[in-house]
Amino acid sequence: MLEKPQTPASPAMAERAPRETDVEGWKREFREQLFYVLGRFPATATTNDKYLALAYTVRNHLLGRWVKTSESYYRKKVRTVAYLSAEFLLGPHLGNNLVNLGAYDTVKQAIEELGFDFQTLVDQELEPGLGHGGLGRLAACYLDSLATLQIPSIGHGIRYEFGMFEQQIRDGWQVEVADKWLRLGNPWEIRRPETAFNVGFGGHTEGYADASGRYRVRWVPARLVRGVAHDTPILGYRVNTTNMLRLWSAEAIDSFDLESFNIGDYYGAVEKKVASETISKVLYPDDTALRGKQLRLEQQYFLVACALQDMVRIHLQTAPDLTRFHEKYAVQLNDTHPALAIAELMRILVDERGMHWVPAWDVTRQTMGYTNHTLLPEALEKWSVSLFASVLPRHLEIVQEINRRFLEEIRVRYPGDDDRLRRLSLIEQTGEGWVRMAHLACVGSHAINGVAEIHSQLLKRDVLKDFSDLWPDKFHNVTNGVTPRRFLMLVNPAQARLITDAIGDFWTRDLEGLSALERMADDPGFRAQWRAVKQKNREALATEMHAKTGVVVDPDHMIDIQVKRIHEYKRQHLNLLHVITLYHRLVREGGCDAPPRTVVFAGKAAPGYTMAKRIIKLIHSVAEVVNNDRKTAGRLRVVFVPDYNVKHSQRMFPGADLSEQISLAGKEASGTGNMKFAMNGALTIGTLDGANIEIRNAVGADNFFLFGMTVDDVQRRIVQGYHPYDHYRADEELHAAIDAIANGAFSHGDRELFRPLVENLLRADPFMVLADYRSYIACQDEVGRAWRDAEHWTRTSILNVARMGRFSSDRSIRDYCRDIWHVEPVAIPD
Ligand code: F58
Repeated sequence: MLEKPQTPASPAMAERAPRETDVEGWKREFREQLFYVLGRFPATATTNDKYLALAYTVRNHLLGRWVKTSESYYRKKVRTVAYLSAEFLLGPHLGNNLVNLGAYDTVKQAIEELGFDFQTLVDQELEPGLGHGGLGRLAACYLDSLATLQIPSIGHGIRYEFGMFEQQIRDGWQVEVADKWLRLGNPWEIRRPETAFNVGFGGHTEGYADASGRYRVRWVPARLVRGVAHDTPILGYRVNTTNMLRLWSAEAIDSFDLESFNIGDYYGAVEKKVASETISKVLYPDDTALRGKQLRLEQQYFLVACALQDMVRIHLQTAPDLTRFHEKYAVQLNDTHPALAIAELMRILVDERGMHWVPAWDVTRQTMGYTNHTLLPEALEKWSVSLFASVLPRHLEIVQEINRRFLEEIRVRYPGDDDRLRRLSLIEQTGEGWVRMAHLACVGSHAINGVAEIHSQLLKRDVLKDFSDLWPDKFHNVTNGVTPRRFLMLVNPAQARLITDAIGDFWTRDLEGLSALERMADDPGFRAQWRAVKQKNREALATEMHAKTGVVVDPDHMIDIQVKRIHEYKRQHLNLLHVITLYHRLVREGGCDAPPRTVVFAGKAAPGYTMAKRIIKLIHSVAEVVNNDRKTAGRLRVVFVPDYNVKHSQRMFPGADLSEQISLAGKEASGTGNMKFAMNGALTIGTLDGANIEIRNAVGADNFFLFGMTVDDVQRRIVQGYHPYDHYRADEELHAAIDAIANGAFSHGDRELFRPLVENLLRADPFMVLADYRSYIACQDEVGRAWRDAEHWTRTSILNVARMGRFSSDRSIRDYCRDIWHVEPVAIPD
């Protein structure tokens, strides 16, 4: 992107790049790839050979556009967004690229006419699981929208050799298995051995006088690692724009330390290579505090050092110096993980380029924008000063200097307010001292944003209050969105077709166009078709779940789904308390009139998060009892689908009737699964948390199942003193549900297994599960009643979809472009 093309793409070359073609053309291209690239003919080709041949065929259609895009950006010297993120949770590329090319059906037909099963080839792709959850997936949705909206942009990330672990379930417990996503090759990336930079670590700093006698500092690192670029083309929907994701992989500068080798120390010789490559070896799987992990700090620096060197190199191809760097690049920091970019850019400008501090600081601040994704205090990143000093000695000095100047300003503005100084400082003076990354990000950026209205308000009210008092204009809200290409058109072609047949295809270019669907909600014929689509999607999901878990799922059940990381604040255990309550009602004599439902869970727990792992075990234990009790036959099923990832999620959204978004108010920054379900016609049961609030406002209060405390209620309860035991004592059904867990009803009589969970709920209940239980149960009863009126339910489902236009990531990206980045689209002609 923006690079001087190494071999200028001649018009002749661009002409040779394939354009979309007919079925026969795709067949020919596929056969050519199979033969010339993979050296196979159809009869001996494995499924993977065929998948690779198809992937290369499709990639060829991206490459011509990619070259043209880069060339055009270079020629026009465009302002570019650089999205820096430690995670990009892309999901499989093949289907998505076919949708964006507008060639899905043609290619499917071509492959089938060749006698191969298209879906088998699509399913062969191993997804790059380079993220934990919402934050990484958001970055991937944003790349799709940036390309679709024709915004010059590039994503910078880390090419982890092992992504998010694969989750296996043994005896109901989560077991983590290494994710070898690269083992069969990755046809979507292009390695660029010549786009590589050295990255320093450790060592010391030294002062010196430069040629003009000015005092300067240089950093002398103790070791160097080489970052090599791997580029993946990112095609927009039905446009030529093909941006890129540049992932950096760590390599040793020299594979062998020859000196060690010559003296016979073979192990010593390879040791350095191994140590260097460790940096991009694995994504840390913890989704909460990662404090104190030296390797994680090294990963963060590795990413920003590679990304910035690359940007500086490109900028200097056309600019004399870096004084206008901020006009060339809008850098967005996806949470604090890349916030070291602030200190690194200062180091480049001041130490390497000899700029004075004040103008350098001006350039840096104007370049950076910071997005916060959490209000949980334990998830705010801090690094101990001693660790920081040993890994990045020069950056620590720079952070200290930023802090010194910043606190000087504060002293002038709030004389004598020492408490405020202590609160605002970039360094927390407790114990050994901690560098607060969110503070660095706030001070070093011109714009700070939360990811949903309520989250942005709470950031200003609580977590970043002092910064908001100081710089109210720096604060923005950009409510998250999701890409409708992957999460509607690709995953739910039947629903997409039905919509297009009814209202035309304008909505595929502008999701707000879905509003034309509203009038169809009153058409009984359309409602019948809508129901038929959902029924088919439920059947497909039921088949899939049966294959994965052995549980027979009746597709006539209401499919009630909660899929996301397993975390106490997301309250999967509240959902379970409802399941147990339903179960108790069913086995009680006389049963109950709740409609048949299957409750589905999926999600990974951080390997070190024992409570979350115990919740997974409890889901399996409850499922075992419920699914094997004859009294619940045909009425209630519980399923845990292992190894939740993007690929598996794509099967779940279309089949869902009810979407569980039940976090404690004030804890979920936004949520994005809530949007994916609603776009696929599921109704939401949820709290007033994150983007649920905006979804409810958009779809209408009558079309959303609301329960639970508000943020203010929660606050009040805390002030009053929260006593979960009182709820247990006062509510008979809650009492019975908790007793059943405690007494071993789901653990073959074992009363110890779930004791930590029960004790935690009764004595502390930090996420107020018991306080929201009754309201949740009452709301679930209402869901049950609503389900019985199929016509009304269908109408609500259609209205939900019709009113989801706002939650396209295209809208989010337009907001960023307008309020934060100030960039314009650049059309790439044919
Ligand atoms: C998520 N954060 C928020 N963090 O929880 C969710 O509400 C929001 O919708 C989403 O971001 C997008 O804004 C999140 O996914 C992580 O995964 C971190 C990764 C690094 C370690 C700490 C958690």
